[in-house]
Amino acid sequence: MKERTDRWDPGVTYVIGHQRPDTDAIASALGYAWFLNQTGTPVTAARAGQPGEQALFALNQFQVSPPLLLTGVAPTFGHCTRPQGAVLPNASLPAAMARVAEGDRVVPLVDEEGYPHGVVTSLALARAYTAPMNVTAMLAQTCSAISEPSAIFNASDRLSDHRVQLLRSETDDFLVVSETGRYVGVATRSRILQPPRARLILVDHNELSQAVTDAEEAEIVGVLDHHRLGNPPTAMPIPFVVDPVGSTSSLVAEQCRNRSLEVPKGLAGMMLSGLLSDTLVLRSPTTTDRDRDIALWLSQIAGVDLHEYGNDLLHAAPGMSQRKADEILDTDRKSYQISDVALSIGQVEVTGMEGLQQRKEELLVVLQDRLERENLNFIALMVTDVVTGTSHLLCKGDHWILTQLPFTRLDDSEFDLENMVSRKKQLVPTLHAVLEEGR
Ligand SMILES: [Mn+2]
Repeated sequence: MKERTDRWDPGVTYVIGHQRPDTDAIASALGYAWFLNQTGTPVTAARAGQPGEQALFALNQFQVSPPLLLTGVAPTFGHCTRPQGAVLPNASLPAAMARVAEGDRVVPLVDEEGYPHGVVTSLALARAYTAPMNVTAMLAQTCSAISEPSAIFNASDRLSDHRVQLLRSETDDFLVVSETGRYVGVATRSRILQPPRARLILVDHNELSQAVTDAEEAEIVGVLDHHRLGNPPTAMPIPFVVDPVGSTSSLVAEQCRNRSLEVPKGLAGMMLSGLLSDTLVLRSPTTTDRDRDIALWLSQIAGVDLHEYGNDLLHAAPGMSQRKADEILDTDRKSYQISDVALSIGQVEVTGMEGLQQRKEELLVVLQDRLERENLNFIALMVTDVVTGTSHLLCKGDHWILTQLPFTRLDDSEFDLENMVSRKKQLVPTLHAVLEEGR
């Protein structure tokens, strides 16, 4: 069965991680949603895409269901539709008149199969009733005889895709149909101009560029994250927590422990997975004492040995085998602007560097392609061996940048980064220093 993903509910607040969700994004959405529900704020955990293989491994390991999939959060016609009564096209005028007497401005004509055939407006009815005509003949007319065509929209159509058409339209009521073209209800102009907005609490990210599709049309009502700030302004003050620890899961788990909540075993296992994944089992320089402390607490509840399980978890990441080169580069790639230099850096976690040499030529072709296509000065793929805690860098770009990189050069486009594992804490600051000094 195909998952229905575009149907966000205006009455629900969603706790949702970034696109291409990693283990921490999935785990922190599940954990924070649980925490908020326990502490009196009803919310639903969600995800903006398919979980990665490592997150699936963790979900399976702890027998936890993934959060609800939401692929977009734009207001649609469906969100502005009210199910309004319709009449058959061959019904007589009093049938439509009865609807108008109930207060409807327009009466949709819908056949036995559910397909719409225009509308009867109250004006058209008034004209019919006052026409110089024999009363019996007048009442014997069918509704379709006085009907008018109406704009029809799909319930899943985004309002923002039809704004111009809506503004130009002379009518105030629009027919809304399902995927199969069957009548659903009527959307009014006033509702369309003030549509409901999806309510989102962002976890593990705070930048709209990384958020679920159409998040700019949603209302951000909270943020819990551990990344640099890149957040949009909000209309109202919101709870906003960005704390530079190793994972968002750590922050959620701390809140649970502070409130002395009894975290279910599976959920503790998921939060432990998010934490261990982001910190490479507490070895990444992003790891803080708070992460070490809360990891131990979580591992006791989950009933697993932290290092043994962490090792299994890291091995569950897909690495480089069985994936296309462009997927390896683009799955976790971030773009930066430093001075006047445009750069982009992908990262892939592997267990062992053996696979790199086999894929290297292919990866360099994709790097060159992205470099040209995206008009970058520099692009790189950081290949991090999570077992040994070391990385290599494959890169393409302006000659002056390549010659100034302070790393051990292995050949034209490969460098040994040695014990570097963190893009945000080690590689990007190093590049910053090189590029700021300039040519
Ligand atoms: Mn994270």
